[in-house]
Amino acid sequence: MGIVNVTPDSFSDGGRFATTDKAIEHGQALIEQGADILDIGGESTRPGATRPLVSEELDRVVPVIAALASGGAAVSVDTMRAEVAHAAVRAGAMLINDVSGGLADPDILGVAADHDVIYSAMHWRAHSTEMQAHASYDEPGGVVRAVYDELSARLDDALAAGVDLERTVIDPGLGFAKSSDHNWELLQNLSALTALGRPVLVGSSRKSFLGALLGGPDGPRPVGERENANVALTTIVALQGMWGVRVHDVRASHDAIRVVERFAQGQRVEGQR
Ligand code: PMM
Repeated sequence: MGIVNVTPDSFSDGGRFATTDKAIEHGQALIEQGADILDIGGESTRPGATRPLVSEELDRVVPVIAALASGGAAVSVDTMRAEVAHAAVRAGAMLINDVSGGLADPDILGVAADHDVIYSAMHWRAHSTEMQAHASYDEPGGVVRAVYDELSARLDDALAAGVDLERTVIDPGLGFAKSSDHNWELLQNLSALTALGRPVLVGSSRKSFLGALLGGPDGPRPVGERENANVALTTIVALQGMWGVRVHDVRASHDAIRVVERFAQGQRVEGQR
């Protein structure tokens, strides 16, 4: 899944693809690099970000989705708002990527239920201005158990709203109300989440826990210099058999996935001997 942030303030690519034309061009480039889905977002969720108006979010994403979907791309909308999800689906989006899993605007579940789309529910506890205050997982089983239980509750809500669970995807929400250690623990235990019976999507690209890992005395590794590490994570995620990775640099992660696929073929042959 290739990321197209149509936002002036995204933490990793803020402003670069903020105009409609640039965003469309970027989406087309990501398809050429091998993206299966383009994830179009008009709200930055970086820690501390303030929310755009609904009208701003609509103006950012709808024309980009319409252009890319009519060009034949599979398009996802990254939104927490029912109104934006609805407009996006009408413009051709086939997946609603709701980072709040239905908590921010429960009406979004009705939009997913009423249309032939995939609904992706991410683990989330609060909006960006306050989410890091919710990064505590003191219950037995820690962050993995809590994310499992809370995603399970989100799927229950989706089902109650009429969403076909066969068309849902789940996401542990790396960096959302999580410390670096929480993110690593989740990455080490992705298979525990597959027990929910749904495909798992993972978004680690350029996030601050990679900056912290690779940083030195001068501070974290800058956002633009975290890609090699992210390819390593794509490899780790793909080796665990996950459904998808949400990334900025599609070519690099696509190459890693091809390596993992080829490697897995070899393993099956070995196993048959
Ligand atoms: N991360 C961000 C935005 N949307 N969606 C899903 N499903 N999973 C994520 O981890 C996720 C997301 C924040 O990252 P960005 O600002 O680089 O887009």
